[in-house]
Amino acid sequence: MTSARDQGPSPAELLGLAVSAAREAADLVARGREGAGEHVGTKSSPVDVVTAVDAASEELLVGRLLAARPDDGVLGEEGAAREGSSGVRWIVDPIDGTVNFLYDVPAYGVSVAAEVHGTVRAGVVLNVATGELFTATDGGGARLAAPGRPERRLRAGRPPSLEQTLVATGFGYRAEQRRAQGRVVAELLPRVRDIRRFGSAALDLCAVAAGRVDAYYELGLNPWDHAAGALVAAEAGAVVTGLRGTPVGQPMVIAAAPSVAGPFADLVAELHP
Ligand code: LIP
Repeated sequence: MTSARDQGPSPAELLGLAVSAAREAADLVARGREGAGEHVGTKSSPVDVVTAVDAASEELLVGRLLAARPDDGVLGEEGAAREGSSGVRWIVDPIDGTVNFLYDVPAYGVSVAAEVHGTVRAGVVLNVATGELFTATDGGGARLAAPGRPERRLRAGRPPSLEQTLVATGFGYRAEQRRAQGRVVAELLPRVRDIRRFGSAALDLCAVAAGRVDAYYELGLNPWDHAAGALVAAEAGAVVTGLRGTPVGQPMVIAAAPSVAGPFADLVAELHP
């Protein structure tokens, strides 16, 4: 008989630690917002920016998570990479929507996912600018706690058709990639209700979960961009897949309300031959 202790941490325990660490990191990010432009570097292109606050946020997240669970692994956008021995790996984006953070566009978040033996079991996305806290556990549903409002269970939308589907998407940082992605949007736009580009994959996926958009797709994301948000969307009833049934994020992420998930995934596949 395996005892509860032997089974490892519950999704709820992992979520509690993720929320606590994310809240502390969000406070640090919020304090750094005014001086965000003072220490800015670039990564894959001149518009792929990273600030000192990104690095500080990741350092805080990793420190808090490993102080509580020293045998866990970690993967972070700003370089955190550690093999663990517990079977738990934390996948963190210290600021998802860094350009929004730099411009003070209120759509940038701290994203923390807990992966257990390769499956994400708990996830949190905290919008630093609005204080909206999106959480989910595997099989436990998805919730939104917003300042001054009662916590609510999240359910994806029910658009009646592809033509009435509001779609979010995002673009990479390299010019050639953006040219190709722009051509895809040009073909997609006449066939759906409209397009939204919020600038944070994690918050895009949470928008699907909250029914604020009906579908989302993006090519070329990294695991830290989508690990937590994909669980939130799936636990809100959205269909979350890759292209033509390939694993999520390899290299496409698609999340859609069930009422249009099939036609939407087919349309995305048609536009990415
Ligand atoms: C961002 C993603 C967004 C994508 C941007 C960028 P970052 O992540 O969340 O969806 O379109 O190009 O990759 O760089 O702000 O952490």
